[in-house]
Amino acid sequence: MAPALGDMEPAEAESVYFNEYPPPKALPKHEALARAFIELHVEANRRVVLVTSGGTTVPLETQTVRFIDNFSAGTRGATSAEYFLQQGYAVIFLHRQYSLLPYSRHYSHSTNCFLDFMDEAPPVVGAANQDDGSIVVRDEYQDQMRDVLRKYRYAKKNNRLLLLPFTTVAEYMFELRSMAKLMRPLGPNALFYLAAAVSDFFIPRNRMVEHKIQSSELPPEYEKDSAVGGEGDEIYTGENEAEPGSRKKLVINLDPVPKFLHRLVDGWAPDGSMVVSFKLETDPALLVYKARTALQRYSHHLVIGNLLSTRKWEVVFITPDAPHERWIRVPKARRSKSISGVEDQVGLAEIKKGGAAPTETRQ
Ligand code: 9Z3
Repeated sequence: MAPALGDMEPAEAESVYFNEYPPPKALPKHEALARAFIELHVEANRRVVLVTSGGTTVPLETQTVRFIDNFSAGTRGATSAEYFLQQGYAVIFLHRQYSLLPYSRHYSHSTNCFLDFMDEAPPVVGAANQDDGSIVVRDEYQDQMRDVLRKYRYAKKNNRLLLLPFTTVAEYMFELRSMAKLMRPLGPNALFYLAAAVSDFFIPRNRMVEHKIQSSELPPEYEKDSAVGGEGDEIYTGENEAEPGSRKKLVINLDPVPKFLHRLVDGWAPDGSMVVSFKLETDPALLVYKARTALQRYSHHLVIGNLLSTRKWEVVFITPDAPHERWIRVPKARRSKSISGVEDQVGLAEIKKGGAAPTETRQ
């Protein structure tokens, strides 16, 4: 049996993994856009950050009807991108398609739908056509919306923000590798800020079925083409022993996704660049341990740990140098107002400087 990717040396796992998948269709276009974007900012000696954001999917079928998803709305990535832009960075925003985007994130949820910010314009006194049907931003939102609009326009006009979408974990890997290599001319002006929620498990392509997995019996002539295999195969459907005669159960056997952070740090990323990764856990007892282990394993610069339930108001910075562990918390009084998270509350610049209030170091 062929060795699992997880058991191989990182460079070998890379070549096996990337040979197995066809590159995403959009990759050549994304590379051309990124190349031009990076050249522009290299010339200006500007810092460029690759922000990854949103969750990756793991398809169960080649013609995908079902997939496994990773939790992430894209709030962390989209919010952080805005703060990087504010700090003068150019941002390559590698995001899950349809997840939150910088600036538009302020108006894209059902709780803050952009329509609630709009109104019909009041009639113009004395005008021939008093009601011309135009719409306006409601008075109480003018200041906030103007502020967001100006920042958005500035980023667009000055070519500071490049939006590149992905959906599957394989697409994400291809895009990450290409972007990192394209960023080489930036040297120490390159920063990687990996907030995307990346699947830990996947179905290798050679074990994936082509067609939609069936849950009920098919006529014999179809069984061969749509077969999902029998017991012992990687994915199989079988009788539900608990309820004989009921619909089939689905059993899926997933492989670990190769940890490409190694390759990013040691191979793809430019020398002298900075790599920041995120660690998401749900068990508070594990978070610091897992974040520390990641930092030791990949020898990069910073792991930002967060718990699913508290991610909007506290994160922990795990660094190779003292203080090694540092918590940044939004004070309780400001939490209820928080729509997006730590970044909006204390500002990414403060996080970057490492000297922001409000912070607490866990004893
Ligand atoms: C994060 O931990 C992000 O902060 C969140 C942001 C996904 C929690 P939202 O988008 O949530 O604001 O709703 N990202 C985790 C990234 C991840 O999967 N990291 C890998 C790992 O933990 C390593 S790169 O193994």
